Amino acid sequence: MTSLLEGARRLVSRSTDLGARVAGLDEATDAGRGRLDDALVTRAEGVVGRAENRLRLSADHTVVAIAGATGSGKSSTFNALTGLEISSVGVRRPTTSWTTACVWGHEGAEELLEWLGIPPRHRVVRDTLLESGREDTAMQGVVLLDLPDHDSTEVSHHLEVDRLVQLADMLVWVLDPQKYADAAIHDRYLAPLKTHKDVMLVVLNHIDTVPEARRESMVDDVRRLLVADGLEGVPVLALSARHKIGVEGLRQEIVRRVADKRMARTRLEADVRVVAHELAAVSGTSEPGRLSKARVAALDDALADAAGVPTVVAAVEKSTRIRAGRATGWPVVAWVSKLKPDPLKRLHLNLGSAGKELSGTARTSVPEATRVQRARVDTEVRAVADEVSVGMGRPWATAVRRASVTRLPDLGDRLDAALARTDLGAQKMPIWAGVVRFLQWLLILSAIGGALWLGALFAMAYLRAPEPAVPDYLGVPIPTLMLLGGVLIGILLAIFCRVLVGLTARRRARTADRRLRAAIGAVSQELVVAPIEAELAAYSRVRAGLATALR
Ligand SMILES: Nc1nc2c(ncn2[C@@H]2O[C@H](COP(=O)(O)OP(=O)(O)OP(=O)(O)O)[C@@H](O)[C@H]2O)c(=O)[nH]1
Ligand SMILES: [Mg+2]
Repeated sequence: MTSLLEGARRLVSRSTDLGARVAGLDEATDAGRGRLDDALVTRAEGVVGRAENRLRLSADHTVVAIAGATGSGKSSTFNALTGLEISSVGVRRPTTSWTTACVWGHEGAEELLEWLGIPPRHRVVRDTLLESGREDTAMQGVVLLDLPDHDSTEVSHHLEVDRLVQLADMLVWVLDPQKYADAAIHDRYLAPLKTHKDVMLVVLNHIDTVPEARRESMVDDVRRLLVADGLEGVPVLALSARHKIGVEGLRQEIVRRVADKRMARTRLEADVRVVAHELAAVSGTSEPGRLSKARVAALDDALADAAGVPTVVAAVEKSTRIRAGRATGWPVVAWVSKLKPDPLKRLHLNLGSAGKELSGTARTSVPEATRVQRARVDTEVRAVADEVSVGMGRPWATAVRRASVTRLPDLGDRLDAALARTDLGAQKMPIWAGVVRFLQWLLILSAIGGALWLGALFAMAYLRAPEPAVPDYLGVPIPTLMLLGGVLIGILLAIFCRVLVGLTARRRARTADRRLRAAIGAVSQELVVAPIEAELAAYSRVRAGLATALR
């Protein structure tokens, strides 16, 4: 309940101009904490806290509630202060069963009265401009409430009074000479109000019924009882609402409190301004720099270089060349290339789905970044930080720089892991290579068949056996055609495939390059760009908050 009230109160106070400023300052200190000078931020937070306390309800209005036991003269006091016979004063007790409000100067009070829960028919406005001849301008902004009796047997009165006493900026408690010493009043109502001591005022009404000689000692007696309640320092005024004794004093006391509040407000406004200016001076007020795509691309480039992407890409190209070349080359010489090691395997890199399980968390064997490469990464990170901090105050430049490097120690491992995890797409043999390999073997078989056939013919001729008929094609004997054709076409096919293999290798290298760079881009986004962007967001919050505070 209390927090709900607190929230509503803040809502109302923030809807006012000073309230908005304070909210802006609050936002700025919140986002600036840990980034801007600690002492200054703490001081600004102090101002916010003070302001929020002061602006309890409405910055422009002071709610003064008149409370007390039934018949003590609340309605009479209300009427005496307003100079109007608004609230019914009665003999039958209790007389007042709803709260009546009188507002001096009505601009902006509707919302407040609405929130206080006072229906329009129970509101009266004293337009100070129309009250010529009266010095009521001092009362400007006062919202005076005549509450039902506090000791009512009616539960609804009780709740109403409790609620409004919580919301009031100032509480006027009315006592009367008959019941002022009642233990019940003190124990049940006054003592619990000690939290409101600073905003309380006690009047001893019906003072006209007390012989003049006894008045002072009675007021002293009230004071003594209040001290026992824990309400020391609360002013006590003698009053006769009916005979207008002490009414002027009461009015002046209210005016003084309102002026105090107004002064406090002016001072607060000045405090908010001063501290917001100081924050703006150290924080900077210009638009933060933008992180350009080109800058990030340059950083990713440096990272790719340091992580060994070119090495891996070259290995992908070479590996494809070797393996596809071996598959599609002329089988007679292709076996020679079997002696060459696969460069990708040497790097312990992912060759496809099978490699995925193997790579796991183990580091790849891509060479460590050289000093020059590491220096280039540092330069690029700094350039990124510098690009966004133009126009920001020094503390922000430091904060951005710090944010940009906090996660750099993880960078090496993360880049390596990204490399290890990336599917390079270099594993599968292209389909055409399989077809070519099949063809090559057919051609070899045909050449061997031709050679055997010719060998047989040669042997028969040597043994002078009758020459068998040899089929021919366009005059060339078929076995000769098989041998020469098999060898020649095989060699030509192998030469043609070298071109195809080269194209495939380059395409695969490009694919691997693209995938690796994407993986590295994700790492740099997480480790460098995101921390910087968090600082930028904080800077924007501070900037917007201060702009509101200094509006
Ligand atoms: N003699 C004298 N009578 C007063 C004074 N103030 C109020 N009265 C009378 O006391 C009675 C009660 O006054 P109200 O102003 O109605 O008291 P209240 O506190 O508003 O009472 P509830 O609305 O019932 O809680 C009325 O008859 C008033 O005329 C005063 O200063 N002197
Ligand atoms: Mg009354």
